[in-house]
Amino acid sequence: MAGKPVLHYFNGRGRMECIRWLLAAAGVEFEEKFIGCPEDLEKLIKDGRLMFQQVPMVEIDGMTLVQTRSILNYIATKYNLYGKDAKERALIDMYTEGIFDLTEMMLPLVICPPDQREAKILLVKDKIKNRYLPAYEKVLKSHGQDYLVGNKLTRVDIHLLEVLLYVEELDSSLLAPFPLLKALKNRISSLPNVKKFLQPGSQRKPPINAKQIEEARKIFKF
Ligand code: GTS
Repeated sequence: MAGKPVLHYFNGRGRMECIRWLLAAAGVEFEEKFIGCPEDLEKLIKDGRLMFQQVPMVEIDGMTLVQTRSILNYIATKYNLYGKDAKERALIDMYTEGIFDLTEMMLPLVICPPDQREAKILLVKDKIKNRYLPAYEKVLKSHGQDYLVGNKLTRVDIHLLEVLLYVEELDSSLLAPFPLLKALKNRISSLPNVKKFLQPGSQRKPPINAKQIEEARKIFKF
């Protein structure tokens, strides 16, 4: 029997968090090897284990996978979280890309200089309220089903829940005008595997703090 997947990344959310979420939602236990200093990353590179000298890297089913989207695609396919046909998959991909755009837009807020932070937050909140959340609310309203695609849990419901929690961390009132999204959030949160991942003590990571940003800067030289 294949062992648990092993995740290589720093001990923070970053690009690995959506992979942690997807594995947890699929009920897959995983191990983590944290990169804590530049030497840890250099060793992985020297050993030829990082195709593009970058992480996230996941050891799974005898493969050494890099590139976040490829890793997610593999997990979603393996655990039947990727729709039933090409059309469902196209929708799942399209909705997923919107979620990644939204997540990427929120990420720089944590490293934004304090004097620019307020203005940036206003811009991001405007996009959340007027572009992204209405789009997903509209999808749910259009078919009246419990999940975004195919009336069955797929990876995109998990990605959406994750980003909705980040939106709430930014401003808990942002979800108020979107009743279908709130209902989806509650529904997905109460699925047993997800509920477990939401409990304290799970491998879910807290918001990144200033110390971790400094550590990540040293390791990844950004
Ligand atoms: N396209 C890649 C992916 O999606 O996995 C990008 C990976 C990436 O840029 N990783 C950064 C890295 O390893 C770390 S982080 O941005 O995710 O924190 N950087 C080192 C380098 O030399 O590029």
